[in-house]
Amino acid sequence: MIINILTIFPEMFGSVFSSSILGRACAQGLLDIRLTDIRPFSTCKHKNTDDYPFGGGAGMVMMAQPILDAMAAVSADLPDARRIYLGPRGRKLTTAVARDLSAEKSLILLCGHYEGVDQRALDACVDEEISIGDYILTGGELAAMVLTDCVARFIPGVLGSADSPEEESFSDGLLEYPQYTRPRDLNGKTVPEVLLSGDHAKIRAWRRRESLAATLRFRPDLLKSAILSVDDQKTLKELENKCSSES
Ligand code: 4H7
Repeated sequence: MIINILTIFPEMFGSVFSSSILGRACAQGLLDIRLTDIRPFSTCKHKNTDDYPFGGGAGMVMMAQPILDAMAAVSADLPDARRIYLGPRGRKLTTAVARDLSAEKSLILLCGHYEGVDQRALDACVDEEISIGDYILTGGELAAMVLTDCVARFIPGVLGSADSPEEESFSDGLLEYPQYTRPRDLNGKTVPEVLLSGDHAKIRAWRRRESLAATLRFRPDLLKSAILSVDDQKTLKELENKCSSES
């Protein structure tokens, strides 16, 4: 998948995209991340990309011209790409949105900074706005990194072949069970015995129960839309009873 990111701060992205799983995905050619600096597209004498807002007020607004020209140049290469603006007014990024975006051949991500982008540029060259959550950032760059990371996990081969993005938190609507590694005894704190038993059916059942317990405790709202078997529902009832008898 090709992801082309339009930004006035391309230097922000280096270590995020060259490290760990995203770095490996890029090295393997599963992910082709291109950074387009908007500034060289400015036709201003000093390559300015922002200007004062009409109507007054604090801060600066990104000018339409450099963005429209940068978008035209990038779109010429990727005519079928979905063009996404990262901003707080957008549709919320969820697992389902990320899975859907991962089916695209290419994406173009526009990062706004300062007070945002001249509305006319957005009207002309953006297909949709996506928000990574209900909070404010100083720019869209971190949001673009979050979206890229979240989408990349759904590209076949990006996670090791043994890992599936569908087995993790939120894909069946539940939180994850706790994990342990060596040593078995950490200053008297031991690993749950069942994980050392080698009994895979028992381990699976324990992990499922822990997922249900964590979700019930920390995010009970998720249970309304979680995918639950009859066994799961039985376990939940048990956990709920235990919980209410303790309190
Ligand atoms: C686009 C439009 C994304 C980008 C407006 C970006 C939160 C998110 C930004 C803004 C972002 C998110 C303009 C909003 C200045 C804040 C004070 C950059 N914030 N800004 N305002 N949730 N900020 O995805």
